[in-house]
Amino acid sequence: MLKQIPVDRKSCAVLLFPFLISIFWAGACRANSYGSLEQKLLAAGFSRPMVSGAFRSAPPPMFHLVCSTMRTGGAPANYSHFLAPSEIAAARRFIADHRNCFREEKAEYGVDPRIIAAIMLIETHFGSYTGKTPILAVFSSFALMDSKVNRDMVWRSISPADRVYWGRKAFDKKLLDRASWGYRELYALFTLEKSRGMRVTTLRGSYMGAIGWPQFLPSSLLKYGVDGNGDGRIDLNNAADAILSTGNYLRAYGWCRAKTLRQKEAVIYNYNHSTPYVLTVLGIARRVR
Ligand SMILES: [Ca+2]
Repeated sequence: MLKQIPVDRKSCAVLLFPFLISIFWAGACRANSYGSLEQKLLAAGFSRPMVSGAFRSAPPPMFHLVCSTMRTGGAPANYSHFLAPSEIAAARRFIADHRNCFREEKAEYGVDPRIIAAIMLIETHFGSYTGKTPILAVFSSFALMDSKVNRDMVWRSISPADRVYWGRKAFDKKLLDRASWGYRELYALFTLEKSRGMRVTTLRGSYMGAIGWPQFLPSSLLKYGVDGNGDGRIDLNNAADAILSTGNYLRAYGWCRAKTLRQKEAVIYNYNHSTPYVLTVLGIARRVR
C-alpha cells in the first residue's frame, strides 16, 4: 500500500499538469485582450465597425502558439518524401488537369508550370490541407508580443533549456521582430477586407497564418493575388487563382530574369527561406516531364 502512494501522486501530477497549463493560459488570455490592437488599427484608419466586428468573434490570443515557435532543438525540415514517384505522378496530373490555367499563367507571367506545381504539392498537396487555424488570432497573438507583460508570460512558459538557449535579450528581440511581423500581416488582412471585401474573421490557414493552396501570407495576397478564373474575387483555394497568383509572385521575385540554376534557387528561396525546400522544388520539377 505504502509503495503505491508515490505512484498515485505521480499519476495525479500527470493528469493535473495539462489542466493547470490550460488554466494558466486561460487566465493569461483573459488578462490580455485585443484592445491595444483594436486601438492601433482604428488609429491606422480602419473603421470601428470593421475592427470591433472582427475581434468580437475572434478566439482568444494563442500565446501557446508563440511559445511553440520559440522551442529549440527540433529536427530540421525534411521534404524528401515529396520526391517519391507517387508524388511526382500527382504533380504531373495536376499540371495536366489544369493545362489551360498553366497555359495562361505561362503567357502572362512566364513561370515554369512544374515549379508552381511543385510548390503547391509541398505547401498543401494541391489544397488537400490548407490549415484550420483562425489567422486573425495568429497574427494578433504575435502582434501582442510588443508588450513586455505578454513577453514575460511567454518567457515563463518556455522550458529552462530554451531560456538558456535564447537569453532574455535575444528572446525579446526575436519576439519584438515577430510582433512587428504580426502587426504588418494584421494590417494587410484588414486592408484585404477593406479593399477586396474579404471577411478577415472567417479566414483560416496554417498555424503561422498562411492562406490557401500556395500558402500566401496576407501581405503577399495583397501584392500578388490574381483573379485567375475571372469571378471578380481572389480565392487562393481556387486552382486558377492559386496558379496565377503563384506565377505572379515568382515573376515579381525575378523568375524570368533567372537564367542560371543558382539564380533560380534564389527566386524560390524568396518563397520559403529553406535550402532543403528550394532543392526539393527543383528536384520535383526535374522529375516531372
Ligand atoms: Ca477568382
